[in-house]
Amino acid sequence: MRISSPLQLLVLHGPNLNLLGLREPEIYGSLTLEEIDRQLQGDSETLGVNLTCRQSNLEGELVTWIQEARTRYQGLIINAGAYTHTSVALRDALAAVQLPAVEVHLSNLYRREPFRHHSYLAPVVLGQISGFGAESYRLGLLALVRHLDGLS
Ligand code: CA2
Repeated sequence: MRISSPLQLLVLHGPNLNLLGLREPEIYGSLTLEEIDRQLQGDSETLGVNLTCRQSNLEGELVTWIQEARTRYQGLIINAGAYTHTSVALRDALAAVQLPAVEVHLSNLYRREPFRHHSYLAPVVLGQISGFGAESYRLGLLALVRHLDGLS
């Protein structure tokens, strides 16, 4: 448990991730988004950090949340869903706020269709974790906390 005030971290889930657990469990696993968030809240307690989890299907809403994160959070974890492969706007927002960020994906992007092999976000984040199902988020949280602890 950290002695100074706890880190405030944000988890952003992009489009269609609200459907987790309902369809395509062979690709994305059987946990619902609520269950993933609950696991992350448990991990964040163990790590001594505060976590806020949000999901949106709207690109502009995700951009706004990234912009607002600059003054409210010390780092973020993002699964931008399909916007990973299309969104210059999300990349620009991440680059603008200059918050340490970890990109996570449930599936291994590089074992899937070629259009999923490119991420617009990858060059502006600390790193990418892809292919471990819901564990990708948990590993992303650990990586972010360790990175931020290394800075303090
Ligand atoms: O593997 C990931 O986490 C992805 O970010 C998930 C995105 C996909 O477009 C990315 O290429 C990789 C899709 C999320 C859609 O989630 C669904 C969940 C259940 C049923 C249908 C879609």
